[in-house]
Amino acid sequence: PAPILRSDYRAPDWRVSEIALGFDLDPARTVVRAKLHVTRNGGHGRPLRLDGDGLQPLSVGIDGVASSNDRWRMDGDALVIDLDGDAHVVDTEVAIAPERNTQLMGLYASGGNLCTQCEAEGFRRITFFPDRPDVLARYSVRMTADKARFPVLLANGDPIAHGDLEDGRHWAEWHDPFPKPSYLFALVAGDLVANRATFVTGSGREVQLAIWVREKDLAKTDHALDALKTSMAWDERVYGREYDLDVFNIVAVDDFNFGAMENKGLNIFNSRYILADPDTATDHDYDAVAAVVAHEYFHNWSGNRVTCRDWFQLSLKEGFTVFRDQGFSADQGSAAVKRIEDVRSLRAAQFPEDAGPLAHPIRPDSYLEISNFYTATIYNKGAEVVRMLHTMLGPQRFRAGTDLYFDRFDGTAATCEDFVASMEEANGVDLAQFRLWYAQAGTPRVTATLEHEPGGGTATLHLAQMVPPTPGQPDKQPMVLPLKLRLFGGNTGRPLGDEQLVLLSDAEATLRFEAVTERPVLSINRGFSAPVIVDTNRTPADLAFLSAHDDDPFARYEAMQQLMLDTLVASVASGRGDHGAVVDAVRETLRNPELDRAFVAEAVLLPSDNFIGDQLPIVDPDAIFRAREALRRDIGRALERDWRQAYEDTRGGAFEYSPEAKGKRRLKTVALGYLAASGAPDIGELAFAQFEHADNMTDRQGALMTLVNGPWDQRVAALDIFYNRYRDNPLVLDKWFSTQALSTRDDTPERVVELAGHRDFTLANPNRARALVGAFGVNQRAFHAADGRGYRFFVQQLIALDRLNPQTAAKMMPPLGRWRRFDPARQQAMRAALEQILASPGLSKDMLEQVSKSLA
Ligand code: DPP
Ligand code: ZN
Repeated sequence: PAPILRSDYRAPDWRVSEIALGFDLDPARTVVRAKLHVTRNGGHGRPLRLDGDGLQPLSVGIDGVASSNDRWRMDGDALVIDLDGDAHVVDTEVAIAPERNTQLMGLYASGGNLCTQCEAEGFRRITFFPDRPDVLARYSVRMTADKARFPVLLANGDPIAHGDLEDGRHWAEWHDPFPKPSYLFALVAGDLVANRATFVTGSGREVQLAIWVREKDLAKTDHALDALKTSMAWDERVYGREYDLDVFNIVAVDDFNFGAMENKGLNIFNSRYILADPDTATDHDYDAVAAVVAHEYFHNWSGNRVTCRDWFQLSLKEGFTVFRDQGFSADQGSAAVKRIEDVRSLRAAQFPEDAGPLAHPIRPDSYLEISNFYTATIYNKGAEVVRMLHTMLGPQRFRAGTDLYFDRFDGTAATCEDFVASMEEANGVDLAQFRLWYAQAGTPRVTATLEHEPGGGTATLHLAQMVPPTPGQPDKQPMVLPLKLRLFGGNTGRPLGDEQLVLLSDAEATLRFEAVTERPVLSINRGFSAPVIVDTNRTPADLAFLSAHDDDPFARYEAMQQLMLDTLVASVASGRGDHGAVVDAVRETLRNPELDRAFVAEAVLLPSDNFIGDQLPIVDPDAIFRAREALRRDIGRALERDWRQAYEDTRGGAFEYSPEAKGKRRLKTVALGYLAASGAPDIGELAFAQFEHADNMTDRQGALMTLVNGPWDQRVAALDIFYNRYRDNPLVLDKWFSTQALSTRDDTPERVVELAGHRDFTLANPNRARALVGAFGVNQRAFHAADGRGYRFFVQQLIALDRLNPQTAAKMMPPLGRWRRFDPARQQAMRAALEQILASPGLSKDMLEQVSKSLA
């Protein structure tokens, strides 16, 4: 297949002003009738071309007349119709089988209900249509279905009418007054109940909110409903954006490729981002529910009211909306801890992507399969790029830019360029060079060298940047890097001057600081103001000093991480480590009563195996694991009394979902982990007691994780108890699978093979597939087991999953594509695994693109 190029964009040949859809819903055979009002766009003579995917027309009508196939033809999967004049009404009829749709794109069955997922190109699996985001139409939907089986019928927009039919069927009509692209179409038919509330917008519109789930899940929807109300108020306050329909429906389904989908007025969610109660959801789950509810709600403006011209602009809505949801979450609790979590996930997912064979700019230039571009780069780096604009402009000017953008492009399909130009025009600034962030892939590397003459008065900071080559982009230009920095006196701990925002836009720059009388220590990229890697000439003592004294909490965390990382990298190389500086710094942080517990928990965590590997020229998973475990053991032993104290301090009190209580629980699990690492003999018992007596999933899963990573007999009992207690709850069972797939035990590769044969394992459910296979792929040591069994297992699962659900399979394969980073034996085994995938019959376009790029 030929790649789609951004440079080939052309406005649509035909527009669709209105579409009326009729669905006779049935899981085995659903008949879909579509009536399209089409108009020629421009003076061309080209036919109307309607995308389809696996559809055969049962009938085609033109201007009300049934048409034999002298007026239309199939060109591959597309329906092509020759039309003379400039405006016509086209009718089509197709039949589809939702219950046989394993790709979960288009109309499919989940848990006995019917639902849709259309982004990016699923609508063409439902009906013939110009399935591209710049064709905006008004939708009317009429559904009929068996009333007993599908008592609830929902679609986009507002409900218009409903009624009963003979033979036990009923019907409902919905109308969406806002023109929208086909990827935002949705319907749901099911046996569902709602948790309802009312929200009154700033201008007085009363909106009926409802979260629809199966009856057994109703009690787990309050948190999501609260988050929805909070999000609606937040978007009014922070961005001046109000909701625009009379109803806002959310439906949770168990089988879903994405986290959730922002369909106009009818969001459809993966149930893991809706359902939460203390017994089944961790604090992390609670936070994720609120963040995803907010994200999808915010799309109503950044995505739906203003959509994307083409899929190369995906980050226009995703990067911006992630930035918006990050701001929302930061406002709900500790902004510093939220920033640390966001940077940690950027480094875990996006940095490796940007450094590997699948690297692409946030606005890509080409793709084979757009589903492969719902990436950490488009989402998370895209959010960082918007954040840099916010940092450089400040909140008020940034808001002026978003106001202009929303006003000017409301109701249209826009581009990344439109967004940047709005920021420029609203603020009279020049962002010409900044645009390189949209065009160049790769994580920039900054070198910062601070010099100071002992006793002298001037400090000199040399900054240099390098943007590494990436596939198809061998030569890069310097970018605009907003670096927040500040100097501290190394003796007194005093700040030497204020924080500055330095825009590094050349390859190199030198800054001078006068009247510096004591040895300065550099705090740089504070708040992670630019998504870059910074190399500095700071000593371990400097880093330890900053970890205790920097006034920017993110910079404190960062200094500690760098100290840990330097220590670990040195000990991987030498096989033995000097752990004293890290132990001292951890002690100081742990004992500081001023710090919030959630921050402490984040700050004392060691960098992951994967992140340590990213720093090394050749990844040696076993050496990395040994070095990290040795440091964990030393921190655990040296500070055993402190960990026990911290653990005791976090005990007690019934479950509460507040930032303080969450911080305590987080530190409790971290402390338990270090105590386990210390080798203290009573930890199996301690963890098991926590596991048994926990009144919430955070404590229970934290204890289970400790047991599952260790040698204790209680491990087996805990896994059994957990399984039996939650065997009917798929989301919790996912945790049972993933905790074992992520285990640091030596027998993990055998165990995951066993688990793949477990009666509760299925590749048909994306959450379950990700819980076992996806989690295993990021367990560096187990996945890269020297005998290659991890790769064999992974490949077998990916090939099987690709046959069912290419989109989800392709998204899990990147760990294999990192073969160049390993020793020759692993390289060979990983390449062989990739070639085996490539050779498997009936490979999807999704997988073909990922694997062939990874081998190139
Ligand atoms: N549903 C996905 C998201 O919200 C894609 N739009 O990010
Ligand atoms: Zn999104």
